[in-house]
Amino acid sequence: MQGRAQVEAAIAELVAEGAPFAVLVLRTQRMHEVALSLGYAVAEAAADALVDVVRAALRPVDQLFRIGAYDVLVLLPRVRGRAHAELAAAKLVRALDAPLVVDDWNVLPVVAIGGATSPADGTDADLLCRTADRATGIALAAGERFAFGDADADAGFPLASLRAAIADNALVLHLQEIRSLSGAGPRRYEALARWTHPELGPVSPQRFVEAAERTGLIAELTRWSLNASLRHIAAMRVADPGAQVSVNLSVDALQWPGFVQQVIDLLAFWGVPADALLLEVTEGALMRDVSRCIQLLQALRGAGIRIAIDDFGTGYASMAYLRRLPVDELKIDRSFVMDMVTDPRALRLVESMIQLSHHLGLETVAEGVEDAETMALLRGVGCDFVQGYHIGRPAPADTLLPGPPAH
Ligand code: G
Ligand code: MN
Repeated sequence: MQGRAQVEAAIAELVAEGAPFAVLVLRTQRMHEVALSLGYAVAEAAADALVDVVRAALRPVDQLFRIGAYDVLVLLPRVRGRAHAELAAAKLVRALDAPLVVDDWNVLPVVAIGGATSPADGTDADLLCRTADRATGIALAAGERFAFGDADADAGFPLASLRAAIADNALVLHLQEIRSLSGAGPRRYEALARWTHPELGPVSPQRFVEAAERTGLIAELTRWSLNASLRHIAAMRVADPGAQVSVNLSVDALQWPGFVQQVIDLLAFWGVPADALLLEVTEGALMRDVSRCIQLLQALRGAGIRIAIDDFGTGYASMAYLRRLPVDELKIDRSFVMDMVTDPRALRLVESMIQLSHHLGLETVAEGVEDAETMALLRGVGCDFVQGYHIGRPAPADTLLPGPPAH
């Protein structure tokens, strides 16, 4: 295995030559499974065979580095731009399309290739490698064999400012009402963090949450959200003792050591009972590490905190998982809700999700309710709660003065 220093030196040399070049990262999937089923020796031999295949498909000027047990980094000098680099990647994909024969075993490598080109994606070795490395993830997520990164997507993100904003309490908590269609029950809100960068202006929550998830800042961001939400709901409960808040919980934050206890401690600190807090976890994220998440969610529920599956219907949750997941509420993704009026199939799907949910003893929230017609349809199919611009937009928590109880 070769070290980072060697890769960086080789890249620095190419940069010094002044000619464009490409960096490819090849990540091989399922080799660990091969090792577990056929033995470490077979997996190692397969990895060696894979390197031979890659080497054979490269030009003599290209350089190959083994950067992990099953990962390979390739430098392609004198590659003119992305289109040219894509041709090279496609050639590697074709070369790797045949099984590797090791000790009479056929091992089919599943390889995702991520690429970056210089100078388009920069000239810094570390940045180029990260851009290519991240692109392998993009390729995997998109079900593609290769993808090229976009250094700008990350390089332009003001991470240091985000870290400072979290530490300095410079984010703003917004609350959006979640209204009961039966008219009964306590007042409920979903907490949403908003961030305005001093120079860049408002940064979309999707963008800064993704950046936080990539960099490990998500645990602090989630802690900030929880703290701000509980502080606000504690104040609201003085006038409206039943008020409840839902907080979005990243699965990465959930898995942070000690997280469950931190939530319990925060509830105690703000004097908010556990049943006033609901944590929303997106279905897609849950599916990545189901067993571990089930344990942690059970611990939260054991403490009396309720759990919702967010964006339900978009993350491939199977019925088996639905059976095992310790949850209290399904939030039907807005992509279904927004089409209910125009698409009868969307309406039927929402109706079926509500029935499924009720059969499992869960409550349903429809997200993205933008007009009265949709709300009427949701009432007709027995939805429990609605949320969306028609009911109320997210508003700064400070503007929501504690009022009298809703009902
Ligand atoms: O993934 P989650 O459901 O937590 O996303 C909440 C986001 O949805 C917030 O950023 C909020 O601003 C947005 N949102 C809330 N209500 C509506 C709505 O009615 N329509 C649309 N398009 N977005 C909404
Ligand atoms: Mn949510």
